[in-house]
Amino acid sequence: MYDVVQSIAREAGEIALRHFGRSPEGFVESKGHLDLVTEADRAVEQFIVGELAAAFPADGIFGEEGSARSGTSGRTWVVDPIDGTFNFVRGGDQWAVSIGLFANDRPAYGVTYAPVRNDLLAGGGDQAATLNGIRLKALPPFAPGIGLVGVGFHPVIPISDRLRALNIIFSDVKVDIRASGAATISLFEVATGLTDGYIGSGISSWDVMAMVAILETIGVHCNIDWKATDLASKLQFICGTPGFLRALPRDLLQPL
Ligand code: LIP
Repeated sequence: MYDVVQSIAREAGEIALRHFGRSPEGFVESKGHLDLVTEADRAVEQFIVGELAAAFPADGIFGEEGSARSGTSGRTWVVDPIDGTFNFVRGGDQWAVSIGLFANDRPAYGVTYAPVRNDLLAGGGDQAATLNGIRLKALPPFAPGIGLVGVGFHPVIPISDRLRALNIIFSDVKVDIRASGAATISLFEVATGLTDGYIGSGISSWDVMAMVAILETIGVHCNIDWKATDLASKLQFICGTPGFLRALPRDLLQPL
């Protein structure tokens, strides 16, 4: 199963790359304020869904661009064909294919592939997290003097809520921020030790299912209550290394 999903993610990334750099006219549509979908998102999702359905016919599939198949196994593949569509449209490298397995009410396995960087992260459950086949290094302890947290706010999140979260980060936690515009990439930065954590508001299950499974194998905890979460709902959460989470004020662990 693991090799199959990794090769599906790589091939999906190659399909996305064939569309990368296209002119936005006739290629990009708006799903809402600052929320984009492209022909590439739909083509890549169609490919991934076809491959997963052929490889794992008993499993369900839930994708950002509308795919919804119920399975009989109790397992569901949660798919974001291009996480970071905005960056993809603008020509940046911060976007990735994300394929996560949700089983027993938990993120159980994940593969994310950032094609421009040619970086593939995989892991979850009893599978150790690897970057391009090499096991991830142990994460550094939290050092407040060089503390960094990623942030991601969906455009539907009220500005007052975003400012409140930023105020807590700057005034109480006293660390700096990074915003990649793609939850997968921000969580990738946590996994590789470039940041200590991530605060997401208005983020969807397909943006994070794969990375949360990977992060759990290296001791990074995310405060998402998956048992109480509808896969279609917008999530508010914090992920972080144990030292970073310990440094947070208690009220930040409440919904933002
Ligand atoms: C994106 C997320 C990002 C968030 C964007 C959007 P998409 O997902 O990864 O963190 O800030 O609003 O939801 O739409 O590129 O798959």
